[in-house]
Amino acid sequence: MIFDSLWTNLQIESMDGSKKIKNDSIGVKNGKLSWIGKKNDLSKLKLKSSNKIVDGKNKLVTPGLIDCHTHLLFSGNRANEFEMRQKGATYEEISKKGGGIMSTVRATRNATEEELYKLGKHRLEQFLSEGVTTVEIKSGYGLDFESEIKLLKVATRLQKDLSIRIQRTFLGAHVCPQKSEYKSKDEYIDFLCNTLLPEVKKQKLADAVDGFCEKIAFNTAQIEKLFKKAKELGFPVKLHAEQLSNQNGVSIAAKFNAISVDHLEHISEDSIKKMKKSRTTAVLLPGAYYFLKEKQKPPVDLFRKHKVPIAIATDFNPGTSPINSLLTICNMAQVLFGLTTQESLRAVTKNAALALGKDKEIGTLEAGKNADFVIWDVESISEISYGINLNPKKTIVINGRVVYDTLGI
Ligand code: DI6
Ligand code: FE
Repeated sequence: MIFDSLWTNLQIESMDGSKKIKNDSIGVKNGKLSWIGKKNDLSKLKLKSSNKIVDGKNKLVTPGLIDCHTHLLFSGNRANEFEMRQKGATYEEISKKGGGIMSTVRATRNATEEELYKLGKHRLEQFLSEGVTTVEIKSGYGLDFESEIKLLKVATRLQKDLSIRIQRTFLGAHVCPQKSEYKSKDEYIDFLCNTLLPEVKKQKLADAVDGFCEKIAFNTAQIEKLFKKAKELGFPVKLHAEQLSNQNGVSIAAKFNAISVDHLEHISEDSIKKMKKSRTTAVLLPGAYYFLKEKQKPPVDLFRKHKVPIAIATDFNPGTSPINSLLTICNMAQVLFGLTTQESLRAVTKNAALALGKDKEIGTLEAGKNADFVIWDVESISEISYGINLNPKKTIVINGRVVYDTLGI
């Protein structure tokens, strides 16, 4: 066999649980990581060299980073609400007065597909520059037929046009639009189940379905109805749960074998046990915790105790986490939630892939997976997340191709 490219002289952090070995090599074929091991072993395996050999100069390599929870497609900003909160208003108060998510919905409905595409492309380029090779994008700032379809179409176009990988999540159940549009939350959920979600399926516009279970959004009965329909249509489900209060959303999510539940500041130990049984990944979002000045931290020790995998993500959105930097989020997860460096790197690679249901394809450096990796200009992994906005130089490979290079390898 001849590789398309052979990357040698690397320190590999494969994130698959094995120890880092010095002077290691990666063989790439057809966009896949087809071999990983010691360069000396190549002759034993009767592997010929390759079309292209790259000297990694003993640099550190990790899997491409994964941001498994973003609300990347929106128009406008909420700087005015930030000012209001600085003067003492709470997030819920602003939301009840028609601000919050609904104010971004108004701006996003008014934006054209082209405007949203340009905004999305620019934001994705910023993510890529930090070594992020996969980004999840949720809809949820449209909240009517036309606008939700518009957002998912933009996400689909970005998925086709850019080299960064994109997972699309339908979040029609973000909040209920104004009373003038739907008489009740139940009526809106019926519209999602009977009209919008079947259309999303028909046009193949989403990879998963999400909801927001919270006093200001939907209750467990409404989420259950949505998940039942989503599962019928063949979508994996995930849920924003126990962010501002404990609504027991995790129980419903576990019942439907959700791939992830996200936020979880107010989760109980009982619910964590249910997550273990349903193999659901915990996605922690320290950006929202920080930006809303929350007091209650997610129970990291209990996730560890029950061996529930922990992922972290930016939750990038204009209201509660206007932070388009996954490396900053890694730093916050360590400083605010007490994750170790290894845990935080695993949370944006292996475990983030689990949270997307993509662990067979991405998240670790193993033969058979996609050749998505980052060669970093650092001596150890702690250098990747210890600072804020240091953004080390790097070479980024997606599908076996160099797509970004400030290292000049
Ligand atoms: N939880 C969040 O933190 C974001 N959405 C959600 O369900 C907030 C989105 C926003 O305020 O615009
Ligand atoms: Fe979110």
